[in-house]
Amino acid sequence: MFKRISALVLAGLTAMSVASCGGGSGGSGGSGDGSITMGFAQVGAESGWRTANTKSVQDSAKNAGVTLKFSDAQQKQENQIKAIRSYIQQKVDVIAFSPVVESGWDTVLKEAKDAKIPVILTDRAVDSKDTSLYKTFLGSDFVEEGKKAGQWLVQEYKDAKDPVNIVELQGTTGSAPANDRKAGFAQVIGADPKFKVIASQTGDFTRAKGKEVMEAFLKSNPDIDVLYAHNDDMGLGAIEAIEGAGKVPGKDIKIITVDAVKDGMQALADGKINYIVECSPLLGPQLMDLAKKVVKGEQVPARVVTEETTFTQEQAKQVLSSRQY
Ligand code: GYE
Repeated sequence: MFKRISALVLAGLTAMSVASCGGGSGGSGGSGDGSITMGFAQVGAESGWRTANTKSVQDSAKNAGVTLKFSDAQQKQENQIKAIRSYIQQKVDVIAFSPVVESGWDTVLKEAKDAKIPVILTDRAVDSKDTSLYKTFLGSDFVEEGKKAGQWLVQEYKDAKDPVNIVELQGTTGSAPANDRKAGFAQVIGADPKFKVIASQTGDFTRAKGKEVMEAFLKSNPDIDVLYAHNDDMGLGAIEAIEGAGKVPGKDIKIITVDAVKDGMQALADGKINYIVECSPLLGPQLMDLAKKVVKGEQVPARVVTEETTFTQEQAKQVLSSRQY
């Protein structure tokens, strides 16, 4: 691991000297010592996943010798647009951001392009038709994650004859992970009409909202078999609501979540969650690597997909102590 990081730093140093001779970037940096300056517009601090992602980006910037300007948009698109505009004004070498929602980015991305500042999408995608507005998209395949959640459910209930009543806690409305995790899941369970999504609402990826919405679900639906939550935090909030209603999470109501952060994995090992689809927040090292390349004007793949797995309760017990986030 250390060797790999050193290699990246070395590769970066070479990249920097080229960049400082005017290679590829319209920005002038700002650090004055030839290193790369990155403006990073983060979504917010809504979940354990996000906290781990922020740490990964900050630590990797330091390791890679990248000067990082960091902003937290508090889950608001307007704040992210403001942050991106300010990075353009500051003439950073590269902008990276994780778009809160998928739509509405063309204008500000065009401004970055006109200023010749390359943009990297990290974690979440935009739905812009013009893919020349950004250099690459680094992150998970959220449709695949939704499918994995659905596949576990289909297997778990393969012998069931009765209808299976499912409630769904969606992520932030309009965000790529909410749209795609819903779509992938629906595609898989849709093949068998016994699977019925009886309620589906956003919990904004937070624990508090997950609890609140699950309380409402429990009040209006006496017969819930399964909860599918688009992230661990909402699932953990929902567990509090389920216990508050006198039911046993993981038994009376089976729970599937996405992310596999430590708190989620603990609940899985404790039997309160039944299955977790992993989504890795550790995107920092790859992001810095890609940033150096695009600043140099090198070709990068249009899409870099994160590798991920899934966890059962038994698997969670085995890996819990070695989880990094
Ligand atoms: O699953 C959730 C976070 O965009 C993949 O955002 C990310 C999601 C993650 O708030 O916990």
